[in-house]
Amino acid sequence: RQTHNTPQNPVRLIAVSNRTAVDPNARAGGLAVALWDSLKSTNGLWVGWSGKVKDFPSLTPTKVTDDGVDFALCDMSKPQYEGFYLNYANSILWPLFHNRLDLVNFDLHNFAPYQETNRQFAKAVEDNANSEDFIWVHDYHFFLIAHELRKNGWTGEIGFFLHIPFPAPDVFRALPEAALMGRALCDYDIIGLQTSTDVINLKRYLVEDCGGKEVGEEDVLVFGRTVTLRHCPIGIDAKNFRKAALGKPAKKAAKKLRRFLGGRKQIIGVDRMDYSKGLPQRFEAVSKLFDHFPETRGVTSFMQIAPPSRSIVDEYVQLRERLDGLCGRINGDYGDLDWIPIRYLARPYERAEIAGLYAMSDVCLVTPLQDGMNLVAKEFIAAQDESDPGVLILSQFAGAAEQMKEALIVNPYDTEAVAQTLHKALNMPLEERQARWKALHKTVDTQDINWWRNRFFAPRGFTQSVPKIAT
Ligand code: ADQ
Repeated sequence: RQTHNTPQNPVRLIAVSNRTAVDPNARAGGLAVALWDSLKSTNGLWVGWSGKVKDFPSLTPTKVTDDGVDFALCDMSKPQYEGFYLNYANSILWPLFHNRLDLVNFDLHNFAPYQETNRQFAKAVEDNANSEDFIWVHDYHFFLIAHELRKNGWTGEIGFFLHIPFPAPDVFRALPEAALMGRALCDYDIIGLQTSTDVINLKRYLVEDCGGKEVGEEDVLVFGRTVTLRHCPIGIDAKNFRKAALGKPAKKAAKKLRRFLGGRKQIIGVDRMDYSKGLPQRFEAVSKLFDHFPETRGVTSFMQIAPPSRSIVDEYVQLRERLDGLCGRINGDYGDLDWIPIRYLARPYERAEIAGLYAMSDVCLVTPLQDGMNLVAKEFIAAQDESDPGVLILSQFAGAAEQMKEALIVNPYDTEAVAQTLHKALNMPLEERQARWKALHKTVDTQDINWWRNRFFAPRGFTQSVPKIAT
């Protein structure tokens, strides 16, 4: 390794991810939100998809600089977009890694475009990186980048962060290319995972199927290389998020909503419209709240913000239809002349506006069926005021549950229990709300986005030791 890699003279980061934040519309995803601050502070380069699908895509990426961050943006061909993005990444890897083997569309199985796209992006990295740069590859779209780079003789350090869960080995083995993917992962030097369970799952796979040997706490000796598997729960820029919650756009959005709410209590949900987020179950739980606790009718509103994503994949079209139907049914059953039980907004909002909406909400429902981390849980806590904080209800299947134990933890499939927990949250005394919030806020504030980055890099790059996870 080069020696000029010190905190005073940090290596340049080269991030690789499918979506970049060059298009502000792509800033709703957790990955984009998380990467932006890290790249900006190191004058980094972000290699990603241009968002363009062309008949004859250019072989050289487009270069753009925005707000101190350089971008190298690759176009895709139509077969590549379908085969790589829609089919392999989003109809096979995404459901499989979220434990939804029932939703994996094996008919769309088409590995060649996935390989080809990984090769193309690896080339874009190779053409724009210096050997001492730290290459930081993100997420399930790009398991093969390091493997492609190593094939071409790249010896520099390459890290990988998986934003989604790593499934148990028996589920991972259901992927037709599990062996190849497992082998390719071993070409990374460090692999960051959201939870300790994800680390255990990957470690087990490397030991059981790849002949790996555990060395010390984090390392696995496998295929003649040492791969570090690190538990790195992603955080948010908590202090700035709180500032945003106090800013003008936040207050304006909150005022607008307050006019509609007219003193009612507000439950909020904010998610990409994805089947992993447990939205139909959440709507059912809210329906049960109004059913079992009639006193909540007319005085409590639930607002779900859910911008559609991946809306050409079948499962997402079906989800949209299901939510439209559920919302209509619940509002039809319980609504009154002066009260709408569910406000369902299928569009994105500015981050600052969302911060304001969190800040004025009494309860936040974060109930994914499976989630790598879930940043909404952390944003809600960061946006609250200590004097009168709201209550977080959090799924036991969100990675965030491992860190945020003081939330009201629920099983999102058990809609009855979620309804009971909602009732408890709406009636929680101030003292208990404050105590829970205080503990949660400490975690969110200290284990923030910079802490996450430092933990991922240590003892390489920016820090010399691995920042501890507070317990
Ligand atoms: P996601 O599943 O996209 O990302 P999640 O952690 O839920 O992400 O974060 C979503 C982000 O988008 C939040 O910052 C939220 O504020 C924002 N957002 C959601 N709805 C919005 C709307 N209507 N308008 C504007 N912004 C909106 C993946 C994994 C997660 C993991 C993240 C980060 O699936 O498990 O937490 O990456 O690693």
